[in-house]
Amino acid sequence: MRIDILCLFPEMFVSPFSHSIVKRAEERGLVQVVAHNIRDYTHDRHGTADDYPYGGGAGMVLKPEPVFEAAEHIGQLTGVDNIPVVLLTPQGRPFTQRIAAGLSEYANLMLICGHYEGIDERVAENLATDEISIGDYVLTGGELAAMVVVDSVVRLIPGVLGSDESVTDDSHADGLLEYPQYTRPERYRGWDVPPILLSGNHGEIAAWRRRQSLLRTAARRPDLLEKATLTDKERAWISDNS
Ligand code: 6GU
Repeated sequence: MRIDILCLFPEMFVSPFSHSIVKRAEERGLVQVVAHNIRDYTHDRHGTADDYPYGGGAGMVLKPEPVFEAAEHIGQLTGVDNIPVVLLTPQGRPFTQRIAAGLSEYANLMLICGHYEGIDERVAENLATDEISIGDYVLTGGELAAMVVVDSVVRLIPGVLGSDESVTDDSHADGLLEYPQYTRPERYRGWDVPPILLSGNHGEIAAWRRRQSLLRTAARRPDLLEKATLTDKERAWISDNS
């Protein structure tokens, strides 16, 4: 997969993608992440990427021309169109594991990071194919949101994670939160690992983990539980135990 990011601060992406799983995926040739500076596609001496909002009001708005021209230039370089072009904006639809999984199936992906008070609406209407927000809070720019999207998408590309880093048990993979995890030592400062995990009984361990997953989701994220696929028995069991 090739991911092109259009933004005002491409340097911000250097460190996050120089470590761990994204780095390993790049080294293995499974993904290529390229950050481009929108300012390189401005035409005036000062590299003006933003301007005052029509109608007045506070802040500056990212101009449409450099964003369209950057996207078109990069589209020509990569020789592909009909790829997802995702605008990162607090006005977007909430990002989820399901959206990450959908994006991970494409060979190419383009991410556009807004900045200042916003981005000219014609970018959202005529260039972006999707608008995504990573949560109900305000960031100073879309770069951090783009990093979140890249990280979550890259780890889902087949071959990126080893078999011992399976994604199927992840929190949210099945719409539920993950069960609690423990490692050695068996007793730490008097706190014991749940004995069932030491029993070697794989059936009972799986059942315990499923129950923990259900209880935890019921307690912390009842909104997720409504949408998750549970058996009638599991739903009854949750009502009895929470
Ligand atoms: Cl995608 N951008 C900005 N600027 N703020 C955000 C966001 C995106 N998602 C949540 N807050």
